[in-house]
Amino acid sequence: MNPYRLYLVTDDQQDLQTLKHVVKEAVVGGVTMVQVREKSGDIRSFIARAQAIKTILKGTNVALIINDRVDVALAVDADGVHLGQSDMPAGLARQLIGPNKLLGLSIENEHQLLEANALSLDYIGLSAIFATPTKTDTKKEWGIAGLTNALTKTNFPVVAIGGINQSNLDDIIKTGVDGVALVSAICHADDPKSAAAALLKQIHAAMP
Ligand code: TZP
Ligand code: MG
Repeated sequence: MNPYRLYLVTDDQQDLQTLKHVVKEAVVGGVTMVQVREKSGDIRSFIARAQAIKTILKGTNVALIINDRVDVALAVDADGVHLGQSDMPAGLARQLIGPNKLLGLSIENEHQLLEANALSLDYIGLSAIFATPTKTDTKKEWGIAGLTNALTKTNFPVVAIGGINQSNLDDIIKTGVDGVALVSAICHADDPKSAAAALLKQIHAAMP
């Protein structure tokens, strides 16, 4: 089954204990992929947090993806890496990680979307669908209409990210998108397990 349906992206503001709790619970709740996202620039902390999450995901079917950093992905032997437009070029990343790891790329506009079709990617992240306090440097938001249009112009599975929660999830899923990536709707929930389970149920109910 499509592994992108409910894609958890971790909150780098949460301490290690909270991070581990959130990921453990979210996996029980049914998230299908986990990306460790760190923005502090402290590579040792990034590696330690990624290793902790790798231990939690061991023995599950949930893939571990590392945000931005190919070196960290290789160091912890993650299942893949997710790059932004200012990270290492995707072609070089593919050479370094090899054909069997997952490679995702954030796409912020239509030009990048068309360019991406020539790359060796596994999926794209359409960023950002809606404005979100979790990431404030996003430029133009895609919105539902932009997402719908983007889906006609790419060959890759598409994961929608940015400002997604239970109140707009049905509209997102009905576009035919392959999955949704979320930070706050799961990481900031009082009960991340129930939140993930409820989101997954809602996704399955709304899938076209
Ligand atoms: N990339 C685009 S928006 C975003 C990222 C990492 C943050 C999404 O966070 P939230 O809390 O799900 O809106
Ligand atoms: Mg990035």
